[in-house]
Amino acid sequence: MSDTISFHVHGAIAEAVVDNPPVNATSASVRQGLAEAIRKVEADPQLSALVIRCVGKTFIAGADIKEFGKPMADPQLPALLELMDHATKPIVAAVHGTVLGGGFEVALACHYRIALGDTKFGFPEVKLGIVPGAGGTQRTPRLAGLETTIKLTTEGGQIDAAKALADSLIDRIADSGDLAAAALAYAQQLVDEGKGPRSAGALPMPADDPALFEEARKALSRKMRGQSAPLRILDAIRLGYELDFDAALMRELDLCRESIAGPQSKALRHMFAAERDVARVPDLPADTATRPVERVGVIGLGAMGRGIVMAMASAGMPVIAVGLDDGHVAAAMKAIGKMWSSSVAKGSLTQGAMDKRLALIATSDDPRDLGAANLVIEAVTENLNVKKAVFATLGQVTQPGTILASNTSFLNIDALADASGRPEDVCGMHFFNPAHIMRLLENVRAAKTDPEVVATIMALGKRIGKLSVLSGVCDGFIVNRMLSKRSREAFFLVEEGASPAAIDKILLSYGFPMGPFALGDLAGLDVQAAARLARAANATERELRADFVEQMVADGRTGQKTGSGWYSYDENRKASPNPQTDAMIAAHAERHGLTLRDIGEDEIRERLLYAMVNEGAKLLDEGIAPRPQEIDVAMVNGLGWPNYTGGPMFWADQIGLDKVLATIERFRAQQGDAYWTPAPLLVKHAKAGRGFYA
Ligand code: 3H9
Repeated sequence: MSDTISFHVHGAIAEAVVDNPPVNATSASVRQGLAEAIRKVEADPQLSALVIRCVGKTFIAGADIKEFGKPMADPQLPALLELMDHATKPIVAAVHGTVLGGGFEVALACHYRIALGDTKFGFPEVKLGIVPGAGGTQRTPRLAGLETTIKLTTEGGQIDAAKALADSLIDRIADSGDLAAAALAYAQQLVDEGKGPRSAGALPMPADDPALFEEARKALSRKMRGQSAPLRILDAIRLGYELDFDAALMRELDLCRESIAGPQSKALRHMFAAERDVARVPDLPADTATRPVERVGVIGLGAMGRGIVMAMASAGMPVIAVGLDDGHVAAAMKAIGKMWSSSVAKGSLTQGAMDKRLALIATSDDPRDLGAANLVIEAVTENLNVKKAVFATLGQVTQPGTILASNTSFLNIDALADASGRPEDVCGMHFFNPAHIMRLLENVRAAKTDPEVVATIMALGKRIGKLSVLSGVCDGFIVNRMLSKRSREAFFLVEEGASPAAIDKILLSYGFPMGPFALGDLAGLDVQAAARLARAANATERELRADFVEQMVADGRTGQKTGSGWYSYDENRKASPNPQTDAMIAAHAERHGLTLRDIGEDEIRERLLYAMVNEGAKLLDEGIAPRPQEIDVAMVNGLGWPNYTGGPMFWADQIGLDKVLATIERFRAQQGDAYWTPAPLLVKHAKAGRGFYA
């Protein structure tokens, strides 16, 4: 057998056991070993059935992503599954953990399936920009029908064993935790009952339902805008109505291969690896001790503080929520209760789960109560002096060793660390609004932060279901610092003649969920004006002159909440063009003697996006971002940079840094050194013909 498959015989039942850590992917040796096991059972008259199971935490979790893009050794997965289809003795899949992608396809090609009760099933290929390639789109509809198939394969979510059983995707759930024994007994029973092999491919396709496909196509074009895989997967399912089973399998494999070779899958696979890379901080040894965190304190219960309290309690973490005074605390708890109640009303949360979460939250208006927390997150108003005073108090009222984290989005954490008197315990934990929903957590290491503190907040992020990215201290950390360059260019472009709606449209068609102006209206122009004011001391004259946001705020137009900002909004917050905006821009140009010009789409897109790429390169130069991975993961998950481009740094690499640099030099000649001096790292890589990812 191969080095990842062991073969065992129990009377008339053979067992092929996969052991290919970490997730038992179908690497070449697994495919070879399973093929050999099938042939062995077929050839041995003493053997009547084969069980395939896995050791470790999961059944096969998919094809081996690391093999993609390289020549694949035989047998390929579809060829292995064809062997199963033609086997003359029953093959039983005994599954546990996460049965995903190619692993699910292996299980579906087996003739019978038994699962542990907590097993999860899914086709995550779509998240990698891939069409399932080993029968997923053909066997699933024949067993489970169209609705389950379309949902599973195009959305990439998971179902549990009970749903899989109800949909005939498995045959039974093991009634004990001993899956190996249950599977052998099941195989023996099948043999005793004279049950032979069966192939899902022999079943007919379910009745066609063109309206269901049409509905799915429309919904996916909206929900997964810009992504090619979801629609190709629908095409693949339809092959079942156009071709016979074997021909449909061959065409499905072609679609799978084409999708793997495409740029979106390359970018999405990069994101998959990058998300795992960022969990490992380069200069933090893997065995760095973490501090125990059993209770988290949150001080400051505005929108961010509340969201953080909700994020913690939703993850089962006891929280002490501290507000300014009684009224402030009561208002926060009322707002939290209202948000969870609306989830209960929508059916996405049970009343029982909501009660449990509420029971985890203790409230107080006295910071001394934070003495019982192992980690305190400060989320008071974004003002350095106010925050310094809070850190001085926290340094006094908490135990030595208690981690003190600031949720500031741009203030200097080193200054807060000094104010606390315990700088080694201080760090940043920058959540994104709404904190209980957004997956990104920018953890910030300050000059004196203890490595244990870094290890603890990275682990805590994972524990509460966040994607943690480590940043150093600078104005805005990774996401807001890069975003501030986009905002600068967006305002300059408006001053030069581009309309906010045209700019938004260009970023929307690039793949962002919304453009900078729609985002400003959503977040509140007053918030943006306050951030501009806080940074005014370092702003250039031209940046100060582009004061559209301040003009609108002075006019009482703060965005969606007032029904007017860059756009006008109706009572359902539906946007329409705002004549006041056009008038403001025209008057601004006249006041400052600006000449407006026609600006092409390419220039608009490149100025907005290359400004961020260049700033990303500076973050790398300065060591604020440890690697390009941190930037790509942060920008995709914090700003909505489309994941299927791979994030700014990966995307720039695909264009070629020499080309990016040449364009930046052109902008420098047009706009000036202050804005477009290329980052030294960008110049270095471009000259050497390299990318950010060497
Ligand atoms: C496919 O199957 C195509 C077929 O239809 C067509 C064939 C023709 N391959 O996530 P974790 C590594 S496409 C290789 O931190 P968790 C991962 O990189 C595939 N490696 O653990 C990491 O390594 P490292 C469809 C893989 O417990 C380590 O395992 N399948 C693969 O939080 C631990 O991963 C998928 O897309 C893989 N397929 O979650 C499944 N998967 O430590 C994707 C993981 O060196 N995987 N690794 O960074 C997952 O969703 C999660 O990894 C899983 C475990 C839920 C399995």
